[in-house]
Amino acid sequence: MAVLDQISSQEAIALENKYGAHNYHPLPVVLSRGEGVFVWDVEGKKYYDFLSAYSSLNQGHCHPKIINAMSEQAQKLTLTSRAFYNNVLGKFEKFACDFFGFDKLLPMNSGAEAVETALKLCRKWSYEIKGIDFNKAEIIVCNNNFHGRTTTIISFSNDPTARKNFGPYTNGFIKIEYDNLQELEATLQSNPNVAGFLVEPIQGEAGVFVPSEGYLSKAKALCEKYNVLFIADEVQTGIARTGRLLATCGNCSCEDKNCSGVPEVKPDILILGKALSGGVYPVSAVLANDEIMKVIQPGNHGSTFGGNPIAAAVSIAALTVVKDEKLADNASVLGELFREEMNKYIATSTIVSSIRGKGLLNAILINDHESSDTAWNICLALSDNGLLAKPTHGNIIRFAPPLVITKEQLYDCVSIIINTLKKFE
Ligand code: IF1
Repeated sequence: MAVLDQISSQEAIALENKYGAHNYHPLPVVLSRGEGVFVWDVEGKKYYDFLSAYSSLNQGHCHPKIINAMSEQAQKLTLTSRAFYNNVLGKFEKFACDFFGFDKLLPMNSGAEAVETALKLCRKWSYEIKGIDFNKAEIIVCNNNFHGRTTTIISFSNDPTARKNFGPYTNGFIKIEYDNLQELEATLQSNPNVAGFLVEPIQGEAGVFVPSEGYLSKAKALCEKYNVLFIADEVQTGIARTGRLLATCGNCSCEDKNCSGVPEVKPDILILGKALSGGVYPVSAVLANDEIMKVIQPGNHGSTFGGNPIAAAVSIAALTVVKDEKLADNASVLGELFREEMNKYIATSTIVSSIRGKGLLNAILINDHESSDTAWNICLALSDNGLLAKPTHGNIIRFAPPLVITKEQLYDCVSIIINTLKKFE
């Protein structure tokens, strides 16, 4: 069999089982094509994609403008390393800094690499600017966080599956309860060596936990009071997913629908990934103002592919699509509609206890406390009915379609979801 010959779902699954590490448990669906909100499996069955590769495909699958940007650049110059300049990176850095309202950007590839970059930047700032004793910096994180899977990041995870048997762990992190300002303040008061506070504006993997109104702005104010960096991990919540350009935009009152989304709760360090490239190419970035980013000097940090010309060209196109197609507005309006329609059903459902989320990042809670397989079985049934979604922890199912979804398509998906759930009542 030639490597790129057409294969059946069964053959594809068998190949991955035999030759691939078993670090995932995918739904038994083998995809071969994507366009907008739709994907097709190798047998030609069509599905709505309600996961968007965990909010990487906000602009939809294979958006022509992003694909064109990639293919054009790929025929000119793909990679220079940072040993030399290239003619695209500076344009991307300026474009993104203007887009999000920061002085500087450090380009990386994966979200976890950007999180690691932010941690290193925060620590270095704390020694060289804040004046914390060398090697004593502490960074506050939240229980049930998800920031990636490197050894340092899982060192401050409390998810045993992500953490067990990967020690020894990295020190220098203090865990507090999410959405708990009292505990944050008490921790800041009692720990003079705190350098930063790393937080997800919405805890995605934990089950789409939206914090109380005002949590982010009050947390930022506490960080200012104690001269601690507020580090927002917007890898999953950023790029219009929650109905604003950034989830840290809060509920700004600006009437300008073309608002650049400069966040009302402006992080000291902003971490982006996933949809920064529209799901077309691994691109992540850390943004900060000069007084923080200046602590990074040549040789302190980097990556072979970080800031490569394809990544830069793709990300300019991906961000332009977000603005031109007003994806934040669409996510805001259709997210409200989705929760409204689902709540009408939930009011009389015996299987779903609630829905929570913001914009088009939502999750339903399945109230079967006996078996944690129910959410999985519901997702299998959803795939039979032409919609792809996957449970997060336990009995929570995340729903995150591409932000290009139309009202008609959303109504279609609501009926697929509700008709499927009714079979489990
Ligand atoms: C997997 C979860 C989501 C993230 C936030 C950093 C990263 C992620 C807030 C790291 C990545 C991905 C990782 C992927 C599945 C997915 C995920 F289920 F793992 F937790 F979305 F919720 N910060 N999330 O959500 O970015 O290095 O992956 O580019 O590892 O299974 P990455």
